[in-house]
Amino acid sequence: MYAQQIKTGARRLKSLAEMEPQERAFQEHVDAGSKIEPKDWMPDGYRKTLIRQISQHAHSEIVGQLPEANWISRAPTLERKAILLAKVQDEAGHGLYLYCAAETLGISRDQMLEQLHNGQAKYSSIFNYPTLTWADVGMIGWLVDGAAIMNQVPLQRCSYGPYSRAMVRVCKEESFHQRQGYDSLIKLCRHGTAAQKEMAQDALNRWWWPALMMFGPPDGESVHSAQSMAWKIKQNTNDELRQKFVDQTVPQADYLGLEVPDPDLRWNDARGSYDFGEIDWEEFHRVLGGDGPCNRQRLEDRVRAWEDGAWFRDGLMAHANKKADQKSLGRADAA
Ligand code: BYC
Repeated sequence: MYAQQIKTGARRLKSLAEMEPQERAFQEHVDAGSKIEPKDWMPDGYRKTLIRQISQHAHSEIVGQLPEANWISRAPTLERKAILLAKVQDEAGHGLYLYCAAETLGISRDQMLEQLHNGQAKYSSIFNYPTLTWADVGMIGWLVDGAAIMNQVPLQRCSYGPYSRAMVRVCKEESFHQRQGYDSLIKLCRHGTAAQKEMAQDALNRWWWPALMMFGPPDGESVHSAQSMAWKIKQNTNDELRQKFVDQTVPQADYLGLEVPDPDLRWNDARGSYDFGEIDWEEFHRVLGGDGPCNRQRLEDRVRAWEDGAWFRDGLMAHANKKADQKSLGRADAA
């Protein structure tokens, strides 16, 4: 409910009584669980928040192809290569639906890409870590796609229609991604050699904490959560989703016979969930600030891909312009 005040790092939200009539009508529409569509009136802040979140989400999907694509040519079997190729292509598709959803809010794809390439727009911190071994590909599927699903299932109920509809399809595909990652880890950990299991443990040691950081800063420091929840863009706080992820994932690690690299992790009977150790928020902020292990490489790769594609975009534009000229000439002849 809107009236519910969420304790976060954000400033106090306006009450319904303090709103102008148009904004109040908007808020009541959202509170009633109705969707907002592109041509509906919306507060500037709502539009800006969505552009920020959806474009960052789209960039994450596109940049997120890079660490896994690194292993396509070295996948251990033909079957694993085919699965990985399909997954990486799905991520490109997710990026494209999301850019389309953001475009309905009045920003162009070129503007969004410029913001990514000049470092103004963020993308998920997780993609600034390297994929050093084949087990890292399994970890991305299990942990990264697992965390993404945890975050994206509630986004299917987001108040903005185009974003919520894009999420329905994305979530279906993410389930396959999570499953293929876990399946490849089952092979390594339960049917593989001791060295393969050790490789998986090493990958878990490196990916566990960055995966927990995907959910964003702790609730007390989340600048946007309170307003985004009031607008029903977000349905849960960052800490709520992080806790759900830990509770779901630890038994899966047990089944693999892997040890979660957290000495403070233990089941809390009274709460009915796991207690876990302190996240290194300094590392999180360092990565967001551009100083993670792969930030520079990721951006360079994206900028190079954009520059290398210039001839193709020029060709498309020349073709589109020629078609438009022919159409208008046809109309002039007919007149
Ligand atoms: N990394 O106030 P807060 C995938 C930023 S890709 C970077 O809590 P909010 C996949 C945040 O943007 C799935 N930045 O923000 C693809 C804000 O900065 P600005 C990616 C982060 O928005 C390929 C500031 O910190 N999923 O599945 O309420 C292969 C304060 O945070 C991060 C999405 O994008 C982070 N981890 O909540 C495999 C989901 N966390 O903008 C898999 C959509 C926080 O003020 N996004 N920041 O400069 C969301 O749900 C929300 O934006 C977040 C953050 C939960 C991430």
